[in-house]
Order: sequence, then C-alpha cells, then structure tokens
Amino acid sequence: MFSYIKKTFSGLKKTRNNIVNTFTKFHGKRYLNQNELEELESTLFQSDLGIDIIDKVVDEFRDKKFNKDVSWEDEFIGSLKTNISLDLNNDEDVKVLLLVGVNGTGKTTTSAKLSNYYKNKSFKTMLVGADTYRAAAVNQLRLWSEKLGIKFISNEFTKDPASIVYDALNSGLNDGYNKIIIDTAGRLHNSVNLMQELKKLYNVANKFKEKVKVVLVVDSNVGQNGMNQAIDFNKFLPLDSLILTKMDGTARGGIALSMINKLNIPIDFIGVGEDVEDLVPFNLDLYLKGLVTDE
Ligand SMILES: Nc1nc2c(ncn2[C@@H]2O[C@H](COP(=O)(O)OP(=O)(O)O)[C@@H](O)[C@H]2O)c(=O)[nH]1
Ligand SMILES: [Mg+2]
Repeated sequence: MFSYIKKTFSGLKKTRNNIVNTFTKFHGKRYLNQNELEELESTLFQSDLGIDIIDKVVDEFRDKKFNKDVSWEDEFIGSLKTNISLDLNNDEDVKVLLLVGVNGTGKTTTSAKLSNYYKNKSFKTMLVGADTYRAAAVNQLRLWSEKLGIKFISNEFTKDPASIVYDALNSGLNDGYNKIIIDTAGRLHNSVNLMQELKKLYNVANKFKEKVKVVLVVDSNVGQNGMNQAIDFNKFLPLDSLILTKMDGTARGGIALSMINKLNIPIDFIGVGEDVEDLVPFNLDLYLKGLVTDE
C-alpha cells in the first residue's frame, strides 16, 4: 500500500506545484482578498478542475472569515469533498474488462499494467489483443505478456476484432480465467463506423453472460476534451469506469475531479508513468491530499 501512496503523490507532482505555490501565499491569512481569490481561481483553472467545482470553491472561500489560524489546504479539501459525489462500485468480481479510447491514450500499456496488477492479486489473468488495425500494437502486447508471464490471445489472420474477442472469451472463460483484459484499437469518438465496430465487439462479448466492464482510457493531458470523449463513447456503449493515464506528465490533473463530478463515472486507476508498475488504484482522499501536500 505504501508504494501506492508514494506513486499517487509523485504522479500528481506537476499538478500540485502550482496549487501548493498559491496556497503557500495564504498561510496565516484569516480571509482572502479579491486578488487572492482571483489567483486561486486562475490556479485551479490551470489544473483543469472544471468551472463548476472552481466556482463553488471560490464562492465558499470568498465568504470565509477565520478568527484563528486555519489551513486553507484543509478547507480546500473539505470544500472539494462536499462538492463531489463519488459513485464507488466495488467490482473485483468482474471477469471481462474492455479497454476503449481514442488513439495514443495508453490503452495497450494500461492493459499490460492491469494484467500485472491482477496477476499480483492472484487472479488468473489473460490479455487479449483485439487491435486489428496495428500489428505493432498486438506485438507490443504480446511482448508485455511474455515478459509478465501472462496468457495472451490474438489472431493476426483476421481483421475482425469481434471474432478475436469471441474466441478469447470462449476459451478463456471455459479455462477458468477470471480477469480477461481486452485491448482495442484507438478510434475517434466521432467516427461512426469504428464506433459501430466497437459496439459489435461489445455485443459479442456480452453473449457469454458475464458482465463486460467497459473502461474508457483517457489521457489526462487532454483536459476538458476528455469529457467529450467520454460523452461520445457513452453514446455507443455504456461506460463503467475511467482510467486516467499520464498523470505524471501533466499539470492538469484536476481533470480527475472534473470528470467524476460531471460524468458520475468512477475512476478506477490512474497511470503515473511508463513502467508496468506505474498504475495505482484511484483513491479520492489520497488524490485530494496529493493536490495540496508537498512531500
Ligand atoms: N508518462 C506516461 N506515459 C504513458 C502512460 N501510459 C501510457 N504512456 C505512454 O503513452 C504512449 C502511448 O501508449 P499506448 O499504450 O501505445 O497507447 P494506445 O494507442 O492507447 O494503445 C506510450 O509511449 C506509453 O508508454 C502513463 O501513465 N504515463
Ligand atoms: Mg494500442
């Protein structure tokens, strides 16, 4: 567990820098004046917390007058918490995970990371390469599976990802695999043909009477555009959760709260680096602390 805490904190470093910088200036103050409120607002905008949340925080802070020393950081966390509704669904039992998203968000890497995570938790884990557009993607996943010692299924002779998924689930579920992670091709959320293909794949996966968990993989760098990706994917297949990748490379990590708040879809994990171990379960309290607390 300790390493999760460390990784969450180090993954949020870039996002935290600005925020900590601003809050440091507030230390010892009993109230914030207009300039300070504006600075806070602009800092939170840069971190992509989203306008709804920012407005609420700034409004609350405008009215706050303290007669003793307070920690603005704690007030901030308290304010964020009251303004966020988090739908926590514990679904460790789900056997089939379908990773979807636009190009380059980190689906293939995340599939490998997830398989490693579940293998370490003693699940019988399988990786499925269903990206029929890029042979390189299938190879990338095959190499991960060999390195991690995880069963891998794909089929280089077909261009139909649904048939790969059918074969993988047919044999995998029969053989008692209880985490089957399917990597799919990246697709633009506004490309109807590719989205129809994904829907077909989803329908085929659902023939096995096992819950298919649809996970949207979003690059944290894209800011509010991630929201549009989620909304558009959700039109074609019901998203169950999100994984936000590349948190380590962005100052805009506030997008996590923004997305939970707007979409009411939980975030399962955040990606905090390129290594297979750089995936941490999303924990709201830890995340909020990580936004304001310098190590
Ligand atoms: N820094 C960082 N890089 C990541 C993370 N996740 C993925 N990447 C990198 O993003 C690039 C694209 O990843 P890939 O899995 O191929 O994306 P895909 O097209 O969605 O399958 C690769 O260079 C990955 O190493 C992350 O959490 N942090
Ligand atoms: Mg890929």
